[in-house]
Amino acid sequence: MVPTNALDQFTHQGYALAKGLFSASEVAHYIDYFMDMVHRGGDGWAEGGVDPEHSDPLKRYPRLLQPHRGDKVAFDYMVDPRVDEWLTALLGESPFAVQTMVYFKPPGAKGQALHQDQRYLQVEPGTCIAAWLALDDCDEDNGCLMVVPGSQKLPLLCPEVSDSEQSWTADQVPIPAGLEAVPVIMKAGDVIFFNGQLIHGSGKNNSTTRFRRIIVGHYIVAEAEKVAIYYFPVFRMDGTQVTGLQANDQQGGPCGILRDVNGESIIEMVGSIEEATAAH
Ligand SMILES: O=C(O)CCC(=O)C(=O)O
Repeated sequence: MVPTNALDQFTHQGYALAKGLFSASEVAHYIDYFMDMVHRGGDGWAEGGVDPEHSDPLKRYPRLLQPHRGDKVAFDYMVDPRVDEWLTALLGESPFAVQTMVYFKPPGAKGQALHQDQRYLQVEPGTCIAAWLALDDCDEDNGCLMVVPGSQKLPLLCPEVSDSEQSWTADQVPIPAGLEAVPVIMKAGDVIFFNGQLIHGSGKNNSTTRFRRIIVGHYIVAEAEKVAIYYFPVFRMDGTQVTGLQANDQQGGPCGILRDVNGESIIEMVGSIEEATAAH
């Protein structure tokens, strides 16, 4: 049963936390399973391949991208009935599943600068939602998720340049005046569900000993007619494949530039990220 205060938090702040949704033994199994996978080379899912001798921790432990397309453990996480129960309560209808990723984020690894997932998924109409399961306890020391509560009500904002010391991604979405990024402190087994418009990211893992491992599923609302081509095939939460959706080939699309007017952020929409870059 999804508590009412979680529904309220999702509506007003753009995310909801399901504490202890997965057990300690399930978490331990995921850790063993995906660590073994990356240690044997990633089974074809590791972004850029695994380089065990590399000085960059993210080259030794790269993200696994879309493992559910061939791996049953990842697929079963994506369509887990507990995840579906929460998604259905938060959205009003069971969504379609389109993505899995596993992040290892070992000690010393950079984080991922603030962004909005809908920028990449390009869902139409509607948006996407994530189910992000902590496999380690997460806090600011090991690079927990950071969210900007309330930002799910914003349009897609035009990204700027990120801090390359902190982030392995080059783009960073700015935070409008009056909003702020807050850390989401989680225990292993907790799941955070967050809206695809929500500005979120994570900082560097400054710990010397602690990984920050997670598995995340991404979903699109069931009324969606289009999603970016990378996210096909699309699945129902009963595991069957959805046909009939169109590929959204809109690359980039419109985005908002923040203009400071007397200490308030006014959003000026432009047609594309290129237009925003030219306007700066
Ligand atoms: O866990 C992170 O560092 C970022 C994850 C993320 O951005 C996502 O799952 O959409």
